Order: sequence, then C-alpha cells, then structure tokens
Amino acid sequence: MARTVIRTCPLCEATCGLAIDLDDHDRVAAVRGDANDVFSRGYLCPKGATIGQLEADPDRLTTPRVRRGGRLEPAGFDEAYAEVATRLRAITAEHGSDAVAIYLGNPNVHNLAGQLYVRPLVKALRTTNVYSASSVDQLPKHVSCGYLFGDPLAIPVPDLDRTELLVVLGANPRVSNGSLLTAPDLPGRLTALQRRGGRLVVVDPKRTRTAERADVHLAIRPGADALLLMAVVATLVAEDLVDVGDHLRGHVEGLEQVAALAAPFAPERVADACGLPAAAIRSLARELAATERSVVYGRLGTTAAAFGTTTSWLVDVVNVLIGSLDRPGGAMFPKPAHHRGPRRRPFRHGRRHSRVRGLPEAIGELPVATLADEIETPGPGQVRALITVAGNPVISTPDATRLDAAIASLDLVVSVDPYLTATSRHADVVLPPPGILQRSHYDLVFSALAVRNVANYSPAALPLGPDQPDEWEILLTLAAIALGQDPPVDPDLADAFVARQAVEAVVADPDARLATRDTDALLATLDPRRGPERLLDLLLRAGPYGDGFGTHPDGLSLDALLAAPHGIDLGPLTPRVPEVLTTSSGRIELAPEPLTADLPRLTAALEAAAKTNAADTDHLLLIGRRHLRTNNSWSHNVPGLAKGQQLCTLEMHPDDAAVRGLDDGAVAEVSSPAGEVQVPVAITEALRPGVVSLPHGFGHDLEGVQQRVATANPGVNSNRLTPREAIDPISGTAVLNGLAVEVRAL
Ligand SMILES: Nc1nc2c(c(=O)[nH]1)N[C@H]1C(S)=C(S)[C@@H](COP(=O)(O)OP(=O)(O)OC[C@H]3O[C@@H](n4cnc5c(=O)[nH]c(N)nc54)[C@H](O)[C@@H]3O)O[C@H]1N2
Ligand SMILES: Nc1nc2c(c(=O)[nH]1)N[C@H]1C(S)=C(S)[C@@H](COP(=O)(O)OP(=O)(O)OC[C@H]3O[C@@H](n4cnc5c(=O)[nH]c(N)nc54)[C@H](O)[C@@H]3O)O[C@H]1N2
Ligand code: SF4
Ligand SMILES: [Mo]
Repeated sequence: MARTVIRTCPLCEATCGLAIDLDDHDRVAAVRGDANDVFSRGYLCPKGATIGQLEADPDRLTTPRVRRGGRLEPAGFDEAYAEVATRLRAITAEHGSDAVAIYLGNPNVHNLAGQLYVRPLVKALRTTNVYSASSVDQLPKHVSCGYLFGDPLAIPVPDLDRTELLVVLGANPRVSNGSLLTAPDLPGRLTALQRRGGRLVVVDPKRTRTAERADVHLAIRPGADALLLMAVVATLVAEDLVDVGDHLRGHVEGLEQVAALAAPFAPERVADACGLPAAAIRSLARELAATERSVVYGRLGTTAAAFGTTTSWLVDVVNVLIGSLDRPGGAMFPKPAHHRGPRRRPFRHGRRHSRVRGLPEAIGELPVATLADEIETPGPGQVRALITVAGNPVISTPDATRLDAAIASLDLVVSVDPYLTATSRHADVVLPPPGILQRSHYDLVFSALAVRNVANYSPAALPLGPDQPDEWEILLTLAAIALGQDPPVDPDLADAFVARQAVEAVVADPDARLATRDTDALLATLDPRRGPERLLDLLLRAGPYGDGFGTHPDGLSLDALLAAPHGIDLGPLTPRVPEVLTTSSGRIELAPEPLTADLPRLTAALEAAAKTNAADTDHLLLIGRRHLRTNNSWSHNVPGLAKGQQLCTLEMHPDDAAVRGLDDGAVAEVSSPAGEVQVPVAITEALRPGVVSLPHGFGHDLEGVQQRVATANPGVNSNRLTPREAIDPISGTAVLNGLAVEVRAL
C-alpha cells in the first residue's frame, strides 16, 4: 500500500529528516525533507533526494558473493559464512589472531549495526590490527581532545545558532553539510548567522562556496593553519586579550605554558609561511577577542594534514583563551540522549605501536597509512587476511596503488559491503547489508556532535527478505565465527551475550540513571526487544534524559521516541565544564606534553617555509575537495547524482596553468613520490596560486568493480598520489592536504 515513511537520512553528518513516499510495491516514489523534523525542518540535499535511486540500484548486492575458481559467484549466507569460517580458522590457527586485520569505513558511524556491533566483532577477532577511516579523517581531533579534556569523544562543537563570529578553517560546510558539527541545513544556518549581524571568516586555500559568502576569506597556504593559530595565540597574549571567562576560571591548567610556547610565532614571523598579511592575522585575533560570542572551528583541511593534531589542539586553545569554550555562542559540548558509558580513564595514546613502522595506536586503532606495510612485511604478526566493514580503503587511503596490490596478495579478504568496489573486488566473500529502508536508524555518534541536543529514532520501513540477515546479525555472526563457533550460528545467542555485557557495564556505572542495578531485572524489562533496539532502549533509558527504568517516568525510552517520529528536541547546548572533564587534574590541560613535544617540528617547518617560498616554483601543493553530489567513494553509482558529469578534475589557478601550457580541459599528469595520475584540468581563479585541488573517491575503472554508472565516468584515484610516509606523526593520520606534487601537460 502506498504510504509515507519518516526517517533520518544516514548519508552524512547532518542527520536530516526525510519524508519518503513509497508506492504500492514499496518502491521509493518521492523523497522530501520532513518539514516537521525537529532539527532539519524540511531541509534536503541532492544526496538525500536520490536515496530512492540508491535503494533501487541494480548494482547493489542483495545476496553474498563467494569466490569460486577465481570468480565471485552468488551464494547463500550460510555458504558464505561457512567459507569465512574455514578459511579464517586456518589462518589464525597457523599465524595467530594478529594475522587478521579489520578496516572500518565511514558508513559504520551512520548506521546502528556499525555503531553498536562493530566493537563486539573487533573484540572477538582479538587482533591489534584494527584500522579505520578515522586515520584519514578526524583522528587528530580525538587525540587533541583526549589530552585537553581527558576524553577523546569530548569534542566541542561551534554553537552555530547563537554565535556572532564563526571562524572556519579547512572546512566547506556549504558543500559537506558539516562535520564534527551536526546541524541540518548548514547553508541556512550560516545565512542566518549573517542575517542576525554575525560574521563568518573562512580560512581556506580555495574560495569555496562557503568562502565566497564569507565576510572575510583568508586564502592560507596549505598546511599553515597551526602557524596561523599559534600567531593568534601569540597576539592574544602580547596584546593582553586573554580572558578565559569567569566560567572557566579555576578549570584551566597550562595557560602560562601555552603563552610561552606561542611567543616565538608572532604574526609578522609566520605571515609569509601562511601566505597571509600579518595585519590580517592580528585583526583576526582581535576580532575573536572583541566579539562576545565568537568561536573557531577546524575540519578536514586541518586534520588530514601535516600538523593535524597540533592544529586541532590550537583550535580549542584559542577558544579557551577568548573565553568561548563551554559558553553559549562559543564551542560547547553536546549532551546526547544516550548513556555514553563509564567515565574513561585519562586519555593516552601510543599504548602500543605498529609492528613495521612503530606508529602509535590511538583510540584502539593503528594508522591506515601503514596497513600496506603490515601486509607486505614478512615475519610474525604479518597481516594475511583483511575484513572490511563499510570501507573502501583502496580508494580512500594513502598509497592506493601499493595498497591495492597488497590487498590482492592476501590469503583472505572478507567485505561487508553492498557493492563490488575497488576494495571488495578483492574479496573472497562479500556479505551485503540490507538496504537503508530495511534497517532502523539512530545517530549515537552524531547526536554527540550536534548543535542542539536531539533524539530521533527511525524504525525499519521495509521488511528484510527471506533469509536476509540485518547488518548487525552479519557482524555478530562474524564475531561468533572468530570466537570459534561453527556456522550456522544463531546471532540471537551472541546478541543475548552482548546485551548482558551492555547491561552489566551500565549497572556498574554510578552515573547511569537506573531504578535497579540488578542485571537480570533490567534484561527482563528490555525483553522482548533484541538487536540494536534492545541496546538503544537501554542506553536511552539510562541516559541523562532517560526514564531510568522508572526513576523518571516522563523520561526518554525507545517507546517515547517511537511515539515521536519527527524527533524530540532536548534543547540548546548547555555548559558542561567541569563535569565533562576526565583529565587526571580534573581541569582542561592546555599544554599537554604529548602535543607540545612536537612543536620543534612546527618551528622547523616555519624555518623551511622561509627558504622554499621563494625558491620552489616546480611544486604545487595538492589539496582535496568535495562536491554536493558525491559521498566519498560510494555515491558515484547513483545516476541522479552522477548526471554523466566529469567531477574529477584538477583545479588550478590560471597562472599555474599558463606556466605549464595547460588549457582548460587539457589532460595533465600529476605526480608525487607515490605515483602519478592523468586528469583533465579545470582552470579557476578560486584557487590560491601554487595550489591544485583534486577530489578523492574516484578511480572506479578497475577490473572487477561492478558499479556501471560510476565506471562509465571513473575519474582518477587521488590517493595514488599520497605517500604512506606522509603522516601527522602524533596521531598517524594521513596527510591528504598540502602534499607537494608536480604537474605537467601530457
Ligand atoms: N585524498 C583524500 N582521501 C580521503 C579524503 C580526502 O578528503 N582526500 N577523505 C577521507 C575521509 S574524511 C573519509 S571519511 C574516508 C572514507 O573512507 P572509506 O570509509 O573507506 O570509504 P567510503 O568511500 O566512505 O566507502 C564506504 C564503503 O561502505 C559501503 N557502504 C555504504 N553503506 C554501507 C552500509 O550501511 N553498510 C556497509 N557494510 N557498507 C556500506 C560503500 O559501498 C563503500 O564501499 O575517505 C578519506 N579519504
Ligand atoms: N557532499 C559531500 N558531503 C560530505 C562528504 C562528501 O564526500 N560529499 N564527505 C563527508 C565526510 S566523510 C567528511 S569527513 C566531511 C568533511 O567536511 P569538510 O571538512 O567540510 O569537507 P571538505 O569539503 O573536504 O573541506 C575541507 C576544506 O579544507 C580546505 N583545505 C585543504 N587544505 C587546507 C589547509 O591546509 N588549510 C585550510 N585552512 N584549508 C584547507 C579545502 O580547500 C576544503 O575546502 O564531509 C562529509 N560530507
Ligand atoms: S545533508 Fe546529509 S543528511 Fe541531509 S539530506 Fe543531504 S546527505 Fe542526507
Ligand atoms: Mo570523513
């Protein structure tokens, strides 16, 4: 029967409410923004609008694939699981559990299976070889927040709707719709900021869509953000503009230390390296200090960069120094509806190191920039099998050509993925998750990064097919296999175990709202829910707005959310210091040693920049970009988004093109120490001279990829250019922005 279903879009961090019209055959007939959604109020972008095409995509797998005689053949789930069991066991029996690596891709944080059931799988594998898209993305922010606030998940977000001055570094929210900043309709919210008299400053080597409409655009040299922020700190200190505010007084440690560390980075000293006038840096600092509600926000252009952790740290240092941390209109800590688990011990990273390059672990994972090393290098602990869940590392991570070859050499690859991609084409077993509409949804990750406290649950809109497991059941089955069970396994047994452990953890946490701390009683109350719904109900009810299983009868539960399909607004962000802090001092640690220890590298970069600026005309600095109609590597098969257009071009300033004899549309060869690609040039004055921009997520023309729309217009893989050696040494995050490349006409 034709009907309309309401659900949250899982395609990006904005978490928009969608109103989806289904026809008599349960096909998507139309998608509108849900005008009644408490957070998104009807906003919709091209990706959300084409979700029906994604669901109906004939290339999207609905049954597993198993490699037989070199070919990936359709198979049933039982057969696919049996294949995994036999081969995984053989590898771990002979080589130990570290021989199996897992790579977790970005969509894991956009669905409940990934958010709740990846951890049990990782635990069951008992491997130290855990990798994820975080180390090509936001890992530096976790590390800096871990040291500053004690908790790598305590990430302050700009209080967008109440600020009067927003300074954006290395983000393009009018296109990306925000990251580590969940706010549906970012374009509208940025316009509203300016309409109420507020100002937007954008720091970006490119005049992006966001920069175009800013009050001030500072076209910085790629990689120089840490220097810029150091100079802002130096200016605040030198001009006596530091004021942490009454609310933070007594909660901040290390102020004098930071002031001393910043002193050598006066604006006049960093100006050339930043490619910005010293006066512009000074006035940025002054405006930040003079504006009551001001805030600095940095994103991908500052994290996947050579000084990623330093820059992430300095963003919050500046926010503290101007009194904007934890204050309305400043940078605030969201308070999501779910119980976030026991208070963490003070954060530390580098608790272990990778086998080959000795790179540090952070938040339980190793840098993906070294995955190929771990596969290629013989010896005890060598990686011989890879499980990918919702990830496409061959396209999305560094040194792609060699990683592609390394993955091809493995004894076993298992991919939980709906497509045969550049990565899953190497799989021996592909396990496809059900479609978006067949799954329930809740944003545990993004509600903790949102500019309002909001809770919104979407039940599955369509049933699973016969014998079709949900994604959480796939992950639990893999976990059970890793623990030695023979398929067919009953995911409900594993789930009961996971639920008991979850209840036990909550019961042991004095911060949880609970009427009883009896595990069995609580488990009985959660009955008959199973899977993510049982865990979610537990976390909501024990959370800060929860019904406490009876202590707060009007509080939240999954039932309450089911009765509110457009979401529940829990209000604006509220101050959370000191309660949110878990450092050993109980204060904000402004100058943690693991971060300050890397500053000599920043000084060295400043000195080196003075030399190369004048001399180096051969190299251009490569940065990345996103497009409204792409989603990393995996939206390119949606016809309504692809539109047959060439989005993968090398953007270049006219002067740089002229020197190389390149006309608009001409094919250029871009090369780096890692490799080369050939790509058409798009000449634009939007880029700072000396900088070129290439989007990531392309390069679909590989044998075995089954994405007909994407391969018809494949583009090139920009990560063929990113050397695996190029990392932010503190966090191990790959340097994807500010990479020196050579460009020549073909
Ligand atoms: N050069 C360069 N490289 C970059 C970036 C850059 O800016 N420049 N950006 C980086 C960033 S920020 C990120 S987050 C990474 C992304 O890196 P990845 O997460 O590795 O890549 P994605 O392209 O997001 O691939 C997601 C995969 O998940 C599959 N998938 C989609 N939905 C689901 C689902 O519900 N379940 C399962 N099991 N699978 C699903 C898709 O088919 C696709 O194969 O790329 C990084 N790489
Ligand atoms: N349409 C669309 N939306 C997306 C995605 C997508 O693929 N498509 N991906 C999602 C994901 S996974 C993420 S992580 C977010 C990312 O969200 P954003 O961080 O907003 O994404 P980008 O558009 O990559 O913006 C990075 C900006 O940094 C600039 N930049 C590059 N190098 C430097 C530098 O050295 N300094 C400074 N100051 N700026 C620099 C680039 O020019 C670019 O404008 O977007 C999410 N949203
Ligand atoms: S902005 Fe993001 S969440 Fe909103 S409709 Fe577009 S893809 Fe979906
Ligand atoms: Mo990302």
